[in-house]
Amino acid sequence: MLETSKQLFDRAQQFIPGGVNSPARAFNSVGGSPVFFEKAKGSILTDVDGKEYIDYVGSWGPMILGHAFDPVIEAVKKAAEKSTSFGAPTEIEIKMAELVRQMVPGVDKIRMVNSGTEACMSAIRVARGYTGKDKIIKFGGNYHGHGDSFLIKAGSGALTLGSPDSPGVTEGTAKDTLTAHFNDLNSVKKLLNEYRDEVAAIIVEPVAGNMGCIPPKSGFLQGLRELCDAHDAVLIFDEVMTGFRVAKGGAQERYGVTADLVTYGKIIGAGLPVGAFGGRKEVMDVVSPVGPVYQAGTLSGNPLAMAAGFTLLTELQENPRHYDELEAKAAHLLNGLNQVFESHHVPVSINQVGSMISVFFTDQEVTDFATANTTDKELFKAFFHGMLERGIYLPPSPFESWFLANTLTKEQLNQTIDMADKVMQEVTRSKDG
Ligand code: HOZ
Repeated sequence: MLETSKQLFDRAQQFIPGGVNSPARAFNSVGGSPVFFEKAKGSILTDVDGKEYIDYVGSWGPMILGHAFDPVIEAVKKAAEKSTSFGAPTEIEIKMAELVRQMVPGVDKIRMVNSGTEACMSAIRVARGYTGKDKIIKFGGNYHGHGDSFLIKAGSGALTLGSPDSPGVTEGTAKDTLTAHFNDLNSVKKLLNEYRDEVAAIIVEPVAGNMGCIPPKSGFLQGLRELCDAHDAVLIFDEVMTGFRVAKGGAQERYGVTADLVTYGKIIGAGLPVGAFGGRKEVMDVVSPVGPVYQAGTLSGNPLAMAAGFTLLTELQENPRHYDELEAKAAHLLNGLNQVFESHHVPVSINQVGSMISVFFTDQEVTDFATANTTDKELFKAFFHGMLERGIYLPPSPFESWFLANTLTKEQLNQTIDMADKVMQEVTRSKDG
């Protein structure tokens, strides 16, 4: 079974570290070998062996309207005919900036980059340049890409591979990254008092997605806003996962808190390699060539990526029904899964924010990394593989969010719930026997 995937993985391991170009897809935390894909349409993935899966990864977020969304494909084709890159300004970059400004609270200016990692690295440089201070506060289990400053108590692949504090990050860099506990304002206050006048920025995933989906507690984001104001620090929302997903205006709109800077990743390019950072004019005006903080890239604002992203965001802007439909679909899945686990007497805590959802096999409410880490990892492994075998593609780690697309049908959602039931029957039977 899955012979070709297996063969490709064996071949890949000879020439690519671990056989993958990003560790989060390596199946390290669930075991087995990753599935190699051939194509996808809507919410259906097809692997190289011709097997189909219902997709709950959505390329880690951007496929909010499904894979190979026709208008996006058309826009990319048209753009490609005119050139794949100019390394010089084009009008679509302005249209994109205007559109983001309309959709998102607090974004006066925006700079396109090529990934979420680059966006977050640039945002903290800007915050440091703006405030003249060096230290940043991040949260344990949050992940802001693989920039050196962020690989301290990091989430996502760094967490599942057991290297949240990566070798290769110098002591000098590490000493400027302070870590607080997600959803715990006191831990932030403590750091701000201890390092008075030294903190340039607080960076946070407003809804954590890289230790599984964890919503902010009521007042947490507002509290961060107030602390940043009181300590002249820049508040950065990493909306690589939540941007244009948990609401048209992302978490800022959903929770009514406006950050000074916001970062975006893949969704702003409809899955093409794009990121962006933007925010308050006063802060953004320190960016080169207006200000002294250098930041650059030949491929930034690439015409293919801009055409794809502009088309996707326009559809989301013009049809807010997508958000209502996604919310309803996620609620349907949540209820169905809760019933399944309850009927099998399996303790579970399912977190959902809009179309982001995570299943933690624990009887504790999951509000931070410590509680996320109480999930039964062996059970998740068995669940993941049982679902995969039955054609349901989930993120290959208990510490990742699932991302729903609005192409998911009621039948596909019900099929997912049915499969979960079958897997749990099998898992509990083998436990009992
Ligand atoms: N950061 C993404 C979700 N945790 C995964 C992307 C990756 O690292 O490959």
